[in-house]
Amino acid sequence: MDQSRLYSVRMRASEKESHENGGKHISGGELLSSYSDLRMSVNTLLEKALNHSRGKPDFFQIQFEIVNQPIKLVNPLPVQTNEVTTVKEGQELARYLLKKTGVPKNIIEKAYKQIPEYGVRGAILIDIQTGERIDGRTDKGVRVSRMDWQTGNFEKWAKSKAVPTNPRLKEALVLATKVCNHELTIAELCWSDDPDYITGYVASKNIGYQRITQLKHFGDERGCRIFFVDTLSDINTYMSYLEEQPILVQLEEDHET
Ligand code: PML
Ligand code: MG
Ligand code: MG
Ligand code: MG
Repeated sequence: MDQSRLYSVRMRASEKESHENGGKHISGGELLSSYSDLRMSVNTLLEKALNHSRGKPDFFQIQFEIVNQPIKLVNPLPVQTNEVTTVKEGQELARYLLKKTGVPKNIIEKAYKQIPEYGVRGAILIDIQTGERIDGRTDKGVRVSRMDWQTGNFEKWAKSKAVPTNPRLKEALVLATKVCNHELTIAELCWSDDPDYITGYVASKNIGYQRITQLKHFGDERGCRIFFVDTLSDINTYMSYLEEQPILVQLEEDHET
């Protein structure tokens, strides 16, 4: 892939109305593509939206634009899978891991109390000093964008780590790697809004990407994505890193190629 000329491709799909008109979020996706791969890239995201466990979309939007900033290459976070037998055990482990990353206990509890109120399709930013939500994006949240991991390199990595080449794992790991690469990110807590997917994770620079096999019950369409962030002097710079800085995840030994 010609990394000097990449396009950011972004898709979103919803049921009944568009998101801004109150429609139900079905699917979203983003990737980086060369010009010659654009047809295939658009098709990949179209397929993702058309075959979704959250429902059939009535509204679908896709766009691409050239990325003009230099692309940053980043190593994937190390991955570990924690098998749990109940959601309760999974959520206890998530809290324990968040504490290990440096999020204070009272802030974790405060965040958990607020989770049912959110119903946001993007991510929520929580200040680890106050426990307050600081993104100011109401029901939209923050959408992390302009990131990808080339399939061949991802598959090589997955094989070497005996990790399944699951596209969902790839997307989530790319996002978590980008988010945790910023020094102000303390941790991320995530589980899917898809009713058929119950594995989630806690991620940070120091603990890596810790998958937890049950963070909700099957059938539940409530997802969660929280970034715990150290108090910010300039939240706008942090949010533009999340939304605009182009990142390619790549194994270190391949950074020169
Ligand atoms: C999502 O579906 O949006 C998030 C999935 C998070 C877990 C992915 C995994 O590691 O299996
Ligand atoms: Mg999604
Ligand atoms: Mg790709
Ligand atoms: Mg989803």
